[in-house]
Amino acid sequence: MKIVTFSHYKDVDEKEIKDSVAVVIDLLRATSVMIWAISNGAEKIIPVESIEEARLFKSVEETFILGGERGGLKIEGFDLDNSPLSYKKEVVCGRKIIMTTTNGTRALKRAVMAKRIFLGSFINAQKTAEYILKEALKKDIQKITIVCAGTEEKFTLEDILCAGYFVDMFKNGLGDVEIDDLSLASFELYKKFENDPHKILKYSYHYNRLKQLGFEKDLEFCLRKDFVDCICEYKNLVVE
Ligand code: 3SL
Ligand code: MG
Repeated sequence: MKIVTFSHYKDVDEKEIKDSVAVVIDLLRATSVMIWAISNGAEKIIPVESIEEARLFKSVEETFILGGERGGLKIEGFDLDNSPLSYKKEVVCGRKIIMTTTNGTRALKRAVMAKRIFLGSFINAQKTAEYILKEALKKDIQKITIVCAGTEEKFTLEDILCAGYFVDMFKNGLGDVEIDDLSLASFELYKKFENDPHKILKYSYHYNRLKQLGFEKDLEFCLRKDFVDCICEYKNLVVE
């Protein structure tokens, strides 16, 4: 088995991803938000790239919830922002959500060539990693790719840290595994800060940007590990 990590969504190599099971990570905050929404009973999430596309969905079906962000903040006329804390059970249960975010929704779309695509975050990492390993081994798939969404089309530290947690679990579950250099770097970084990711992330760009925007509680939320059991798959352009 081979593990390959992409540093941000534009770095995804179609030839490399196409025969793999992929896990897409936008820890802060898109995949954490989607996972939490599904775990709170949202029926499905349709990620779209543009605000116009999202509005078009709503004009056809007004029961859709529009969620997402630009510049980290709620989009004008949308129902919800991109804070996981907004996606409460009483708001999202049984509802269909259209989401557009700067990097996360694009990263999912960029991964469409993979055989299967799962959403990753600290909040459900263990269950997701176990499921990916089981499915890959069952179908004799020899590659797992980790797609970090990145920030502003660049490498972002929080996604790499979370990727390192996945690499750790894949290594433990597989024993014999070949990992590329970014997977190795993310693993080593994760092991150094696994007990307190804030210790390193407090010096990082996007973490600080969200802090300045007043989203400290989101940072706490997204950095807590494994309190969510659900596994989210992106299939036929829908997250369920
Ligand atoms: O880039 C994204 O997709 C967002 O998750 C960014 S933010 O954390 O909502 O600012
Ligand atoms: Mg992000």
